[in-house]
Amino acid sequence: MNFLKTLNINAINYGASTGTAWLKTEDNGQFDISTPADGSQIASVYKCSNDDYEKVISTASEAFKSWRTVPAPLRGDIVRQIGNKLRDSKQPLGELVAYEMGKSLQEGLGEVQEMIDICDFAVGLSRQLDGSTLHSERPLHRMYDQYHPLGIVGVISAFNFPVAVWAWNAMISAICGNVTVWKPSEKTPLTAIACQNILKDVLIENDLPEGIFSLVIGDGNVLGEGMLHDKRIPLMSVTGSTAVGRHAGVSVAARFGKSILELGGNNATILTAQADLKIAIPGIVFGAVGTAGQRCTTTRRVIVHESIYTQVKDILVKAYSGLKIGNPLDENNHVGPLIDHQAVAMFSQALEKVQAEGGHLLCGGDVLSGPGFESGCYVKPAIVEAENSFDMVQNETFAPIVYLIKYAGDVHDAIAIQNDVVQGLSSAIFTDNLREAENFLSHWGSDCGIANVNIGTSGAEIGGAFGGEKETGGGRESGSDAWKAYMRRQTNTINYSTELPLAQGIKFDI
Ligand code: UN1
Repeated sequence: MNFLKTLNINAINYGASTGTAWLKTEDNGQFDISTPADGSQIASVYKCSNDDYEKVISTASEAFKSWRTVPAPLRGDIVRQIGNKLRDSKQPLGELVAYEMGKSLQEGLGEVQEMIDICDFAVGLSRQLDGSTLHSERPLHRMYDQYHPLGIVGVISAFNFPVAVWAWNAMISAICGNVTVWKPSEKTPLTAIACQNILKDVLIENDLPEGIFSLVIGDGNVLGEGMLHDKRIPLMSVTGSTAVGRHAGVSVAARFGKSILELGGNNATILTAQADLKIAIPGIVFGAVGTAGQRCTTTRRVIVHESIYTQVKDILVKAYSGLKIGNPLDENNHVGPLIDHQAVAMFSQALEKVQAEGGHLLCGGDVLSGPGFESGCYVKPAIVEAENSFDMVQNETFAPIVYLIKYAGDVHDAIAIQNDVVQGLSSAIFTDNLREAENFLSHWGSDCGIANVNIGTSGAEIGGAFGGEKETGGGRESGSDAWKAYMRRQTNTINYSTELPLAQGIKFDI
């Protein structure tokens, strides 16, 4: 495990950092982190104490005062250097992501690539934080809007993308002039510690103050909960289940904070009669089993036209029989383990429940045991024939279960099924028919934040805004103009005349 050494992960690590300095609390309990790859313990992490948290927040507040005065392109230059350090660390960090979280090495490396890409994006953006110039109704007046930084941005990230989602938030936030306090999932703190160690050199080399990028590791219901209610954090970006996000959204709103919520998905792929199966099938299989079905964007439903239904079903079952399941660090494997035993139990229960509702298990569903599967976290991805109305189909199970749903009629019937869930993150259609594709993308089409044609539901590029509608939470992160959520808008009107005309033609002579 050379990557642990390269990334400065010790047998036991501190759980709070203001940038270069670790706060050395050892008496607040600890997390012992084991890998779902083979069940062995990787390392431990001391939990951040209340005092540590206070120190982190006060240091971050101080850092904000100076960081916001650094010109945005120079902030971009710091992010450029972080991107370069990530390039240098891509292999070991990708390996640690795969080892700690369980996704395949290719996907672990892909996740680090997302971090590098968002750094590049943020560097360019640091010269483009633009507002509009507006026309005043008053003579010799100028109006424009501009964007100012917010202050501390709190990031609560999930285990499934343990580092990329932080980078989407932290790098965009940084060029906007904010400072970030990151609470990673307690299931994957080691990758977060590794990122902090990577950042550290850039902070030192540039003589930057403590507090620009901070890390706190602790229990969600204590530390995370505290952040949600902390008025010193004007923006909370939270990734997690809809249940977690509902609570987070209400808590942050109650103190008039802003939040970006990236919550559950129930992503569907539509195959119309004119789908090109040569590209559709790999798109579905990667979408459904990639990251062992633990992406927010995982394909959970496949809505297939009745004319090709049996053919698609047979090809999919055959494709699943070729999946290689095993150690995520072995590049030959397609599917690694689930994150923990609780996730395995949820997978098994969901399959039981959907079959009780009338679903028909076509393949997979086993929990694997024996050599190579000692951790008890490996499962065989499942395909189930089901109805969209089934309770289990309506709910997101964070595991590799894909529901096959048959539709009759035209593309509008398929879209109606696709939209008939409470979540609204990602969606896809495979068709060679322009009318079907355009209807799917139209305002009466997919109601999701992401709608793709002839590619699957997962694997979004960082250049686009990432997020979804309905119970997915409505937030947008990453590319496009998602940066605006990390800033406050100010509208400015400047009078360069010698009169004081009032707007709306109001006369007020004194
Ligand atoms: C997530 O699952 O939380 O689009 C993020 C994708 C990845 C990001 C997923 N780029 O699948």
